[in-house]
Amino acid sequence: MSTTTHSSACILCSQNCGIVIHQDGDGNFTKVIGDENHPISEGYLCQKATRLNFYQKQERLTSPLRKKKDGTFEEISWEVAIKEIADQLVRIRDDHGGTSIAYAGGGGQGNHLGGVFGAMLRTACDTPYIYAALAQEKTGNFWVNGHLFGRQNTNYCEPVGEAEYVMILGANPIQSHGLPKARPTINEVARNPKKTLVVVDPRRTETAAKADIFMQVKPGKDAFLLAALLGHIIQNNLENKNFIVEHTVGFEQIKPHFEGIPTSEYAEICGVPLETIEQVATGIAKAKTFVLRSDLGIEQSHNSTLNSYLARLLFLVTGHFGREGTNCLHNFLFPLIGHSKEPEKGGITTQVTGMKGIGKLFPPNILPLEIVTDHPKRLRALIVDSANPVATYANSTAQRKAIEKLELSVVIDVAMTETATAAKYILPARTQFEKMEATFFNLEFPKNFFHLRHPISEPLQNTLDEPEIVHRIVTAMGEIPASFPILERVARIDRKLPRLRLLLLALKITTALSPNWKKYHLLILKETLGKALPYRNAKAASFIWIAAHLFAKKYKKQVERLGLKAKGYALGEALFNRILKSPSGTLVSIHTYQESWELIRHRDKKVHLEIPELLKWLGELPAKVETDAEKERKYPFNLLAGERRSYNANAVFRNPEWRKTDVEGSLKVNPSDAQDHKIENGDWVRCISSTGAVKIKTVITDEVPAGVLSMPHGYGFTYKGHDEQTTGALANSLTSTEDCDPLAKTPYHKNVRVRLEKV
Ligand SMILES: Nc1nc2c(c(=O)[nH]1)N[C@H]1C(S)=C(S)[C@@H](COP(=O)(O)OP(=O)(O)OC[C@H]3O[C@@H](n4cnc5c(=O)[nH]c(N)nc54)[C@H](O)[C@@H]3O)O[C@H]1N2
Ligand SMILES: Nc1nc2c(c(=O)[nH]1)N[C@H]1C(S)=C(S)[C@@H](COP(=O)(O)OP(=O)(O)OC[C@H]3O[C@@H](n4cnc5c(=O)[nH]c(N)nc54)[C@H](O)[C@@H]3O)O[C@H]1N2
Ligand code: SF4
Ligand SMILES: [Mo]
Repeated sequence: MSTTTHSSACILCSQNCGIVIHQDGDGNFTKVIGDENHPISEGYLCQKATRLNFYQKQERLTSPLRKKKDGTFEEISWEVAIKEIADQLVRIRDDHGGTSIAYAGGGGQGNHLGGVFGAMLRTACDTPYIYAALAQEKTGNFWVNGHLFGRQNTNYCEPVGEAEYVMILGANPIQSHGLPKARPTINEVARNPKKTLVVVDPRRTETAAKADIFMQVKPGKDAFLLAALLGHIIQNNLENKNFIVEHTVGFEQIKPHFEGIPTSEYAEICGVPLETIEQVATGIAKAKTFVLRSDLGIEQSHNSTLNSYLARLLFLVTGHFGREGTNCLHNFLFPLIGHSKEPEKGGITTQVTGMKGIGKLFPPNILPLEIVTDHPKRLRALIVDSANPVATYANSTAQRKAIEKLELSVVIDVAMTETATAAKYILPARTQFEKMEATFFNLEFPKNFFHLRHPISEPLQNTLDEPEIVHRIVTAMGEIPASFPILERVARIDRKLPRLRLLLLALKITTALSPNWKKYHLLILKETLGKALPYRNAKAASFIWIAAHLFAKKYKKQVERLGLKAKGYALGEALFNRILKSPSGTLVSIHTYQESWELIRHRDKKVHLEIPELLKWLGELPAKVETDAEKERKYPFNLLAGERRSYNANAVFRNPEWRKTDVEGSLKVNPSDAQDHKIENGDWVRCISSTGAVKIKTVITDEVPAGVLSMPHGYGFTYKGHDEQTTGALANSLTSTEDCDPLAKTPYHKNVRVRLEKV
């Protein structure tokens, strides 16, 4: 059979490593290798990417489906599905206001183009509400970044390989990656005698095993550890005074809060010896370069937002920021998130719980509360795209009940998921290899990149891509016409003679004549410029045209450094063409380190260190140690519910046969706990929390300390021919919507209280 090869990217984590896929005549991915031409991954990939055929060739949705009274689904045509959904959206919007409609998802680790077009659907529904996975991990970070750097959509890179001193805090890059070429990068830092690798984790992870210094913190006690590190630095005048004067404001306001930190008491509480804390604090302060990489271990854990703040202060007060070998802000081709104003300044809040948006996102943990209530302003309709809330949001049972209670629920997915079965309508999407796709996870500095992936597989019959689905619904809602014949012709000429800027002019005239169309510019472009692009199934790439132009205008110098000769408007065109014609991805900007300060969004271009709410929280920390003794008696274990392992990848793979090892997704139990509970290695147990219970296989290992258990997420999805023995357990059967950060509402997935029973 003939084999073809195609450049694309892995869709399993935010690294989106470039890959080359060998495909046979039936569309099977027979081989997947690293793409050496990818500007960042340069040929690297991990074991998961080689199994992508299990995504492309899974049991697919093949028709729009509508739920019948008896709870089963019937196939309906696209025309009927679109019309019924559009009619109900219009009715709900007009009767109850757009705020009674919400959108969830918008893209996972590989597909953000559809999410961009989701904005058009929200415009038609007149709703500001997006619930997203990022709001169950990163919104605390975004909120802190907003205060420190001026906007919630500022973000910094973590160049682990370039620093002399590295701290990995609540992350396990050997398994989860989160940085380019994670394994060789971590290995180099670990082996290099001139570099120091510090790992902070309650579990002796694959990364911790390589560390020079392993700080085995007690689960959920990072705030004490970070406060003690900062306390030691400030109490011993180890802060970088020159940096503080030159680049920050507010140090004098934060200083007293750390002068009083009782470091030895906090060392006791967090379980890390005081000498180690002092050694690391001094090490960071004295290092020439220091980089911090942090992730879910501090975000989905107690004091989540405070942790984000203290972690940033650690590199800021020591002056490790905005230089080579340190954390630096970076730009985005198109920002992944937005910036939300605080409610006091007119920022939008939710109708029932009054939760504010952060980065324009709303947290999954409040979703059921916004639906399951008699409140007249409750959510009545939800459109889910590229997400599986019932499986991946906290408390699966509560999420399912909430979705079932909605007047209208629509799921757009490639497969029949836990959320789809709860919905009223299901719409079958094309996979990420059957359409133009991209992510906005371009998070690098000083050289940043972008990868627009071209479709490489024939789309499955009767499926549509998300931008097209959005377009049809918005059209059926009566907001815009289905096509724009004159503009279409202009777009074709424009592609031949872009210098004349005809399309731009024609768009301006059109929207001046029909002002209501202006807010649907992405859809208009898709139906005009999108059709003029010389590729199949590529209309959504028209969005990149706008992104490239805006980017080239904003980062003129940095784009010119790519060697593009064009100037002004032509520079945007040149960048667009370069992106379109780089199937392996391309660099899009080159900064100097000095220019990273321009990315700060405060007018004075300084870091604003003081965040009064969080300093108050810091002062209240000691009171937070008092735990619920009654609950701990009933549920004696702290479960880390969501470990990244060799064979989990969020909710992307449903067919459990993709796993080569750890098929059941075992629960890690410390030998002493196993002995106390008379558990033998490989026994199945019932793991019970206050919300639910799962049956799970055990593995006895001293990787976890006594009293701590660890299970993976990304298991327990239903798939034909499989049961819990082969799919593993669903972590969110155990988690709760209430156990979450008071400020950002990010869940405490790493602090789930459970007990074990033998089965
Ligand atoms: N207990 C616990 N829960 C967790 C976590 C944890 O550690 N512990 N981790 C959390 C984190 S960090 C994250 S990011 C989330 C991830 O949770 P989600 O965002 O829900 O998961 P994804 O894997 O991104 O995929 C969601 C859906 O996208 C579908 N899909 C794949 N390709 C396409 C496509 O091209 N189009 C469409 N329309 N759909 C497609 C898949 O079939 C899947 O149903 O999970 C969170 N949940
Ligand atoms: N293999 C694989 N890789 C993935 C994914 C996947 O599903 N599978 N998902 C991707 C996604 S969406 C994300 S967000 C990232 C997440 O990537 P990571 O955050 O690196 O992954 P986790 O394993 O969830 O958690 C990181 C570490 O936090 C530790 N931890 C638990 N509790 C605490 C605590 O209280 N304090 C500290 N300091 N550490 C604690 C855990 O033991 C774990 O080693 O991974 C990405 N990469
Ligand atoms: S899972 Fe992540 S690190 Fe592994 S190949 Fe895919 S994108 Fe790269
Ligand atoms: Mo994530």
